[in-house]
Amino acid sequence: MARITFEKTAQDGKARTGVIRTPRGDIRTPAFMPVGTAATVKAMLPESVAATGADVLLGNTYHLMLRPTAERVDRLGGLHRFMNWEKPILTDSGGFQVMSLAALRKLTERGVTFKSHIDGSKHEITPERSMEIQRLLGSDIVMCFDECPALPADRDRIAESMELSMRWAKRSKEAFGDRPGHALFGIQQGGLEEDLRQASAEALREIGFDGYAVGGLAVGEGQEAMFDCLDYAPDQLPQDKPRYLMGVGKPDDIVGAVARGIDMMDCVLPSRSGRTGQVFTRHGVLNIKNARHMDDPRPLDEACRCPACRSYSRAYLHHVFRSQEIISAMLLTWHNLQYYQDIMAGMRAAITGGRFAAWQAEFHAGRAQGDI
Ligand code: PRF
Ligand code: ZN
Repeated sequence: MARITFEKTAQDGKARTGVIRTPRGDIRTPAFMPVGTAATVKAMLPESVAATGADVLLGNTYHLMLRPTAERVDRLGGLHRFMNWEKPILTDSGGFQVMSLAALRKLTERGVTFKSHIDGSKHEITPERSMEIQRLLGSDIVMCFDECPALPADRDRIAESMELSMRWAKRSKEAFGDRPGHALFGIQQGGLEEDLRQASAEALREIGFDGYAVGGLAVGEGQEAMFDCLDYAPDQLPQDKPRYLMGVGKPDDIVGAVARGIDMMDCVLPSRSGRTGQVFTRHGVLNIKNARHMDDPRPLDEACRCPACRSYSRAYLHHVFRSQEIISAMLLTWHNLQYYQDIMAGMRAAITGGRFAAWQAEFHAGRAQGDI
């Protein structure tokens, strides 16, 4: 089977555009991956997710190992068939979710043991088990098993954690083996310390991966500190492989990350916000539950082609949100995912055309500070 490759087609400043080729289809970069944690992008049919322009979804080792279990997904033909998504899937490796969701976590050199947030049952994830779960799921892009300390943390703690993640990266690579058609990405750690990030990058390059993630950011440090780190971290990683910023972010985080050399991102924000009434538009953020939308016949965003904007008023969307109707989550999620994919498409075209700086200026100029 063909190997997964990355071809960079244009670069403008540090921003890059290109394509990751996989047996399940191409991923146009910069790419935003909607989050499909429990084998569904909540409130969306897979064909609707594809219609927004998403080329790849993110799935989660942690959630799927607990329910319905990786072995059951495997028996049912793998995650793609199980959830009816034929395009590529990237899976996260589990450690980050254990630390944020599970109870009674215990971290050792071997891995992490924890109690399920669903039923309290006891489980263990090691690098080897994480690779096995991601193989059983049929993931196209597999992530190394790592540990991500919450910030702020002191330098010793960050250094120790990074070194453990690098030993786990080596074990992940050995356990992954050689699987043509599937990719394994390393994850850089090291907090906000440039030299630790550099050491982490060197350790990962030495092992050798198909792509490289910047982990350990968007964990409480704020946008300015994250951007300071992104001013150097992507440059420490190979030029010729995809770079993935994990768990980011708001629209302006995404644009700033691409400007600094990031190729892929994922975040629950557009889909989760669709269920809490927060709406992202070209003009800024609005909350549909606000009473000022009650009589407003206008669409959320007159420039958007999604079903929510094409066929429904703010007044209707306000009404179904207030009434807790299921269609509210469906329409708002679709709109938010459409907006995120439109940003990505806009950036890809601007980078190709050598006008990324102008695109960025226009993106920021369009965003109002007050009510929209
Ligand atoms: N590691 C992994 N998954 C992640 C992160 C990480 O550091 C982050 C950090 N923002 C989000 N998801 N494996
Ligand atoms: Zn819309």
